[in-house]
Amino acid sequence: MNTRLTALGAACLLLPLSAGAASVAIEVLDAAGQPLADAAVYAEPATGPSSARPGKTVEIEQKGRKFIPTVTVIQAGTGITFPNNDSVRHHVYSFSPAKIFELKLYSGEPANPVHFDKPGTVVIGCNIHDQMAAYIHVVPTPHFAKTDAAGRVKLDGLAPGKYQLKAWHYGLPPGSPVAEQAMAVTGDAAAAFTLNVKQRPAGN
Ligand SMILES: [Cu+2]
Repeated sequence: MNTRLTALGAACLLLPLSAGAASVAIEVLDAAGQPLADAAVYAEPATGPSSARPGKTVEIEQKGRKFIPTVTVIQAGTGITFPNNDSVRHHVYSFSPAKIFELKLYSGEPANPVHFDKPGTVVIGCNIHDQMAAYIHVVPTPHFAKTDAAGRVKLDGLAPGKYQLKAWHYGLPPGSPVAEQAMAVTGDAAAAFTLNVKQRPAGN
């Protein structure tokens, strides 16, 4: 733990000082204190949903009868394409209230991306291959990222002000609220979350 904190401190010292904008380094752990990869971490300005334009279209590939990546975090309004790079056909669907959709049995890349306009968690599956599952977490802010294997992430470019920092992981029991904490950003800072996840599928 000490080594990790020291490493984090050293990384912060190396950051260039950009005028006005701050970085917040965040670490996400499970209840046993182990780092949690693939957690969605985001900062919502207290002033309300961002009017920033969503980023460009992202991709969730189907390869080896798996969705890659397992977890995707996007700003509301972003489109996702679902290229099928397998030789078998897939039938991608979601019954999640945040986005109900279906891409009927297909090969190759569907003509149009699917747009996700509503914040929330969208669980996708394949009608043909029951074991295929992936998670899309849609957030109302351009300030988001996904934790790395060490459970760490850095949100850059935050203007000084009040934020609600949030963290979500697909291993949280379905329907449980995202973890959150208020943060007043005045300069570079650090924060941590502990998430009580119920499942940690291998290989993700
Ligand atoms: Cu399939």
